[in-house]
Amino acid sequence: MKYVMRLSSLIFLVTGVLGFNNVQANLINPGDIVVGDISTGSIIKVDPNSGAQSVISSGGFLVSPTGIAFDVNGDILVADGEAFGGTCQTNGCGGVIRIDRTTGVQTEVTSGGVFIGPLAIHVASDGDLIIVDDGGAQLGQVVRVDPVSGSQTVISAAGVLVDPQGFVFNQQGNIVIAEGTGGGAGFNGSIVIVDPQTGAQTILSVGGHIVSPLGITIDSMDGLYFTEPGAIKIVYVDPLTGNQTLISSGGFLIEPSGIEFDENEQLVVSDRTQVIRIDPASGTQTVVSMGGNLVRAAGIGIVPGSVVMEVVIDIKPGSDPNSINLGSAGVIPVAILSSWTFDATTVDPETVALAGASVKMVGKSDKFLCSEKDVNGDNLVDLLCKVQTAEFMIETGDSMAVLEAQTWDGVSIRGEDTIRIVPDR
Ligand SMILES: [Ca+2]
Ligand SMILES: [Ca+2]
Ligand SMILES: [Ca+2]
Repeated sequence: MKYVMRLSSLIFLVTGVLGFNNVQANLINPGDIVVGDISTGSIIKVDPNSGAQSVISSGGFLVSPTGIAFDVNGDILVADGEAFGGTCQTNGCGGVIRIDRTTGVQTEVTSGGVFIGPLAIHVASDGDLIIVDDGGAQLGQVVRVDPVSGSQTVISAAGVLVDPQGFVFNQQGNIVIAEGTGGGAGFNGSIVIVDPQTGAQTILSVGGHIVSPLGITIDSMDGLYFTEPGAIKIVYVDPLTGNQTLISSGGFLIEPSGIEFDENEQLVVSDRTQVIRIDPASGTQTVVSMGGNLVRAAGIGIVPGSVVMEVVIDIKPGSDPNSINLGSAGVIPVAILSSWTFDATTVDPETVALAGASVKMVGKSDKFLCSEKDVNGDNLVDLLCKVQTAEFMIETGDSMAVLEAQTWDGVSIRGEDTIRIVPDR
């Protein structure tokens, strides 16, 4: 027993030393369940297998974390209707908080402005943030937010949107909203599709099981699954016909709120003091975790697998076409260009591979031949590396060369540029 204790202290010591050398472990990893608790204002990680809980971040800006998403760096984005100034019935309340995936440190992305009650958030394919805001006692709205500047643009408002709650993107890039109050008879809600370009609203499904839907998620066939907290149900909606099918009800469920698909295509639902996994085919419920830090679990998200970030590269900057003589024993310069959302100087030179060719090393200390300079004159410092021609894995003729690398933070990047292989003379 003592031996085990000593061994674990040693492991802790080694980990501590690594941490000191700026290799930071992630607080969250792909597949982890991330829950926002609106009773304690905290973000909780739930292990999908053991159900073990740990608090990632709490207090600070967090008050009512109902919307959870992940940005391209793997940081957590939280929509919180009561952060930055509390509950209100006019513009200027709530906002979006970014939580660093390695430190749990909170930063403000956007707050106030047109917001009244921002509840749900997802990252659009162009990198912008889409936020659904229930508008408090007023009508609801869909807001686009620039993740860098935090600037807000309303893309759809009022109409059917009275108390919009959760939403998802479908395969066409449209926004599908669980509307809590509008579109149905009396105060009953509906499932509404919003075109993010025009803001046009279309009711997909109404009546039936729909009373006041809250959370919503989508499968790979665009099939929709929403939670009915009051009626204690999980319901499927056909994306073409709007027809509804009851998937699961009662059982362990008390007040199903947030809903997401995990990597095994099982539904994961936040429900008061529980996280419940539900098989969408059979409706079978399994409690993943309960009690502990879970008091009133609302927002839910599953940490996505490592995403690859597309970046712009320039092989042989300043020259076009990019002719390469594979017979030469030299190096090929390649620039990884920075943008407003990507800092190329965060790339680890050791991980750079251009068509299989690695960065040349020089000197006694094996320094990588990369330098930081603004290659394209946009005032953003780029990373210029020289890769070894002899390692190129590509055939004679025109073709595309792909660069793959990772940042020091472990974010995978990918870029491509054309090359022309010229014969060895
Ligand atoms: Ca409202
Ligand atoms: Ca070039
Ligand atoms: Ca530049």
